[in-house]
Parts: sequence; C-alpha cells; structure tokens
Amino acid sequence: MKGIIVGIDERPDKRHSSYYLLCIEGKGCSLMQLRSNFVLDAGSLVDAQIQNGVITNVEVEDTSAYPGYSGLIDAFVKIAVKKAIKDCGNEKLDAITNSMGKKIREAARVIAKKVMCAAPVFVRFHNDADGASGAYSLYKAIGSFSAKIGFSDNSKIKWKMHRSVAYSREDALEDLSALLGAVSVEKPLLVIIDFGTTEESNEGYEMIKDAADVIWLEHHPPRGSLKFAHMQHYINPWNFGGDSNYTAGYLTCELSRYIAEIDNDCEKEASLFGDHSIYAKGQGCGKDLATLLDLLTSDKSIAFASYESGLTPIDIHKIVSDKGKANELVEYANARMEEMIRHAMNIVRKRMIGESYVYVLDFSALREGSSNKFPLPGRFSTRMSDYIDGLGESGNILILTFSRYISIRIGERLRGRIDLNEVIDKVAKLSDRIESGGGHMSAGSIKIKEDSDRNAIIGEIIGVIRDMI
Ligand SMILES: [Mn+2]
Repeated sequence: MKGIIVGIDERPDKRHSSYYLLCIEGKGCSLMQLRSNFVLDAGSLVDAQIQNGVITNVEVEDTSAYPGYSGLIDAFVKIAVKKAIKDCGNEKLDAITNSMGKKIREAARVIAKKVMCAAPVFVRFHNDADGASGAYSLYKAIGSFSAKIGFSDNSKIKWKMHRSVAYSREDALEDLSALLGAVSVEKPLLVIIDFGTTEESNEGYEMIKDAADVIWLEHHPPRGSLKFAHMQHYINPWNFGGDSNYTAGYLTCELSRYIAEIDNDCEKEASLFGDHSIYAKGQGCGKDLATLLDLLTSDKSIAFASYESGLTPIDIHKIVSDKGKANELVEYANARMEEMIRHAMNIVRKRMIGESYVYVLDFSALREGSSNKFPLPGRFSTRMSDYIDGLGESGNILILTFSRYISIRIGERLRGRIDLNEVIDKVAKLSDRIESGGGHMSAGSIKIKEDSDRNAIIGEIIGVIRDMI
C-alpha cells in the first residue's frame, strides 16, 4: 500500500505508537490507523505491507514528501467538499448564507483536510442549544466524511462544551497541552462555535494562533478591538449583512452541509429556537431538540448515570437515537420549566417605568434546595421572558440575578428600541463594579465584581433603560 504518513500518536514505547497512513489513488482515498514494526517519520512517502493493522514491512521512498502531497490532498478536498449547497427556502437566511458562502466553503475545506491528515482538532462549543446543535451537526458531517475515506477512528477530534463567553488564556493552555505527543503534517485546528467575540478572548487567541489554525463561527455582535476578527476563518453574519438572528449553530449546520450530505434540519431549527431567533418556527423536531439540548447542556447527570461533566456530540447522539428516552427527557424538561416559571412569578418583584414593566428575580432563591442544575439561569430568563411576553403588557424587561451575574432580557414589544450592549457599556461607565458584560441586542449578561452592591447596579441598569425608552 503506497501512501504518506500524515500523523503519529507517539508513545514512549514506539511499538505502541499509532501511525496514520493516507493513500490517494485516482478518485479514491483512504486513511488508516496502524501500528508499525518500524519507526517512521511524519511526512514520509512509504510503500507498506500491512497485516492485521500492523506495518510489517516498509520501503520509505521519500522522507519529506508531504509538501508535494499536500496539493494532491487539496485537489481531493476540492472535489469532496461541495462547491455549493442548496438553499433552505427561507430567503433571508439563504441570502446571508450565500454572502458568506465562499468563507464557509473555505472553512469546510480546512476541516476536511485536517480530518484527512489525522491532525488534532478541538471543537469548543457554547453550552446551550445553539452551540450544541452546531457541534452535533458538525459531528455528523465529520463522521460521514471520515466514513467516505474508510476512517472510523474519531479520537483525533476532541469535543469540548464551553461554559464561558470567552476563549481564555487557560483554555489556550489546556488546548496546547492536549497537543503533546500528537504529530501531524498539518497544523492542529481549533474550531470555536457560538462564543468568544469579546476582547477577553484576545489573550487566548494570541497564545494559540501560532500552534493551531482557528475557525471561529460566531453571531455575537463584534465589540471592542478583537485581534481575531480579521483572520481568514472568522465568520460572523454581522459582517455579511446579517445579525444575531442568524445563529452560530445554524452557520455551523450550513458549513456541515458543505462537508457531507447530512440531514440537519432539526439541528438548524433547534439552534434558531434555542437562541430566540426571529427565523425560528418554534415547532416540530427542532423545538424538542432545543429543549433536549438545553437540558443536557445544563446537567448531563439527568440523562447519564455516570458522572462526567463534559457533554459531547457522542452523548447527544446516544440520546437522540433513543426516541423513547429523548421524549421522556423533553417531557421532564418542559414540566420542570413550567413549574419553575410558576414559582418565579410568585416571587418576582415588579415595577413600572413609563408604560413598561421591569421584573427583577433572584434566581438563587428560586433554585434553593435543588441540586438539579437545569435550567441554567441564562436560558431560564429567556423562557421566563417569553412567558411574560404572553401576558400582553405594553412592554417588559426581565432582570435576573444569580451569584455575581445579572442576566437581562428585553421583552418582545421593546425589542429594537433598546440595544443591551449599549446599556451595558453605559452602566459600566457609571460604575466601576462591572467586571465584564455583553451579549445580543435583547439578551445579555453582566458579571459584577466581588462584594459589589447588586441592588445599586440593578438601579443603574433600570435608570439607563428608562432614558432609552
Ligand atoms: Mn448563540
């Protein structure tokens, strides 16, 4: 078998190292994970005899063949990754997708090439329905693409649910240390889905950018001076005539369709619904998947007996494939959400500003005595805001507090009149007690400094909003 050693997982005892052999012949391509009786170098062109997954005899033809071979891989990728994807039928979404099309396709090609070269890939996705549905779709696409080249090992791709809004220095250090022992002819790849568009990510990006290629799929409005916002694979609908209603999960779903022919309509709808997009239809499999992902990303232990906190798309796939279990979990999540909202409406404080109402809720009081982490405060505030919208008042704002966080939701009738990022900037100017903050136009959160007077800050938020409406 003639091919190139594209990657090695090195072990101290070389006999236990794994070698990845890529063979391209005509239109066919295969990638194999093998042991070897000989020590080989990444980038070598070899003619190998293989028995039971072990290289038993080998002729090394060229130890630095990779640069020449790279073009061959590019040519294969160009054919394997689609040139264009079909429209989905929603004109506005399709228009944004099409204007980003070239960039999405380029990113899809990068991912395909990394998979072919067994390069380490880290996918970090935001811990909500939007981020998780994007990751799940990408997982399906990579699985399908890998199968096409006869490769079933997915250990080169590490999925990590990300609980913060920034890609920090610590995150970069974690990713860098995970690269030890992995050798590939291609640089590792970091894929960020649905978080990170804030200045706090600058430091993490600076640390990782030389060691890995980065693909950043986002839909939060870019704010401040972002060192990564102009890099080749930063894709954000805000830069292409769209806004946050075109969700990051949806973007990832479209990218996935370039990589492989998969059905991801439910994931698309789940990402739109989960993030409250105006394009969400709010029914069918997407709504249930969003509920399920909200539950799983909040508290994995509700669905899995084993205690491992990180949720991966493999876990999601296990649940989604078991219809009975999935339905049971969706029912549970809906019932619990309803019960929490009922309870919240009993303890919420309500006051009037102008013709609108401001609701202030202490989330810790609501969750007291329960070890169940579902729902997390952020999405609870989104659902509660929906519920309040249904009351038919002329306008409403929900402010929810939990430990050092203040989460704000602008109700339906005030949307477009208040830009939360502007509110947060103004409050930050008034007060030196804000550690960080940001989000979308109508949904955002603030982290306050330790020992700050929360009520005083809430008072300032209400004051700023009052001046705006
Ligand atoms: Mn999102």
